[in-house]
Amino acid sequence: MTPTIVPTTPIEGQKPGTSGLRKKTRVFMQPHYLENYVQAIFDGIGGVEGKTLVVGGDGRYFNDRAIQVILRMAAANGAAACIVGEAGILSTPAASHLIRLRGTDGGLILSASHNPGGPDEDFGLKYNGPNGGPATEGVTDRIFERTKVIDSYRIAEAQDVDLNRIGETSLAGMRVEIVDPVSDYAALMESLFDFDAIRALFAGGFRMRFDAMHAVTGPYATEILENRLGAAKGTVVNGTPKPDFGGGHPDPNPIWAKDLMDHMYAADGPDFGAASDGDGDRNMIVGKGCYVSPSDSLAVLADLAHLAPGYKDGLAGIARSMPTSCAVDRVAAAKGISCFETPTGWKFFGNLLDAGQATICGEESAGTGSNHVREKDGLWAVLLWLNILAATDKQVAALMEDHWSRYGRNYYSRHDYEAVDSAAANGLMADLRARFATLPGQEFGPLTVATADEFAYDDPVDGSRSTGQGIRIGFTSGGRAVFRLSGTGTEGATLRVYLEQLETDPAALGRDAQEALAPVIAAADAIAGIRERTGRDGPDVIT
Ligand code: VG1
Ligand code: CO
Repeated sequence: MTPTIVPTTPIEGQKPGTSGLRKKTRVFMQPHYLENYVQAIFDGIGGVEGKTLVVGGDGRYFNDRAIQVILRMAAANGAAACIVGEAGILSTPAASHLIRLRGTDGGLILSASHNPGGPDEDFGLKYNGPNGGPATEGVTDRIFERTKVIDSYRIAEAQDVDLNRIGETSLAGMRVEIVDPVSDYAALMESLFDFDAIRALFAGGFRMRFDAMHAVTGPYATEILENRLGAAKGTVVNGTPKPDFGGGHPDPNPIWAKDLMDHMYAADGPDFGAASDGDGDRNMIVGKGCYVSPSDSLAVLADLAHLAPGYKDGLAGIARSMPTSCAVDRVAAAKGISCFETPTGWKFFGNLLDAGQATICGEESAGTGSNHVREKDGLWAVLLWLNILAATDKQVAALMEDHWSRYGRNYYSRHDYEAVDSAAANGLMADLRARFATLPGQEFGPLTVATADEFAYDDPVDGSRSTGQGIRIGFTSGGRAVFRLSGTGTEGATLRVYLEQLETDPAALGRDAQEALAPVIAAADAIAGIRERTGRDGPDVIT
């Protein structure tokens, strides 16, 4: 078969962000848009001739159409095979696992994660390498460079592959294997956790609610929680993936998962609640009347992971993204293991995991994971929590109290200002940058600035340096405020302000986080002029 070579011209703005390229779906559906980017990925990784790729996504609108294009292009570029999730479905962690399990040359994951889906919402595409992890900055830079000079792409003329039929077929000379998206992943989970103990927990009347938010984790959670672990039927709600996620934001936080919060705070609510995002890599944990912040969840999981069979020998090290609270640092210090601080985005954990320097990693944005794959993993975190609850026979609220009384509490919150005018957001950051020398010593209410700088990361494994990774203001009280612009948004700029204050006074561990952080919140606004510059009265989302 001779592939069709289609002439094209570079399309502006195809720059991968924190996690691949994310754009409005209609932008992705423009002529040549997807094709240019896919060819740039293939070229950026040195071609796909003779290679095998995993392909799958979160099932959002355009997922299936985009997969057919990717398959025809992979065939035309000489790929040996593509392994595709049935119906085009693969959660991000399941795709990462499949890449590793089958020893492939990487994969293409179609998702805009927690962003809404649909013709007027968002779509995304990213490349993960042979280690199963998101492409490193070096690779995404090469892909972006290709998008700027591309003059043609290759695509085979062929009929659609039936994505709903498990088994092997061929497309223009390339082998296509359609696989069950759940079974390999479920087996991996079974190898890490004490399923008998969790089964006994459910058999003893423990009640759970898992909100799949009409997104990709539905089939995974139903198979693992209800079928394999014996949780009551109906434990998983909103469990059928829909192309528009039921019109909601599949973002597991107290705002977008309000229905789950309401159940967990009701008098007769379940013992344990959890939710995941569009592509299944994020998690939200909430006990009966007790929401667990993602940074605290990371600290508890790191502290007690040894209770699960997969981590019984302890952890080699821990890694967290810079804006994530320092709660986990205190756990690492107590255990005498390393704690790495990386830029935002899972791609920065890959080298540490590959080198065996970190076992568990996490981000404040509800991402937690371990060396079992090279992505954050929502259901993994939920299962580790269940394993810990089963092993300790405690409720979530009691575990949190234990944790804080032992380590102190890092009060923490993130304030997001969404779809802000880009020039205003960039101006805010530039002005902060210009004041690094003069801020230290200045007082804001009860707080005095101790340090002001911009985070840069030197990867300890490959020596690469990543600059411009967030502005940090440290206070003499030990508190801090961090300012970043999002790299996943599709409209204007999103300003993220991360706020933290450590509390070790045993009498002050049960406060409301916003109240405990009030001085840091006020100082952050005074320092950066957030209200004035964004024209907003307050954040759009508080987590
Ligand atoms: C956000 C989060 C970051 C996460 C990224 C991808 O990035 O802050 O922690 O790794 O999303 O997660 P940003 O640049 O918008 O702050 V996912 O679940 O959207 O793939
Ligand atoms: Co996600």
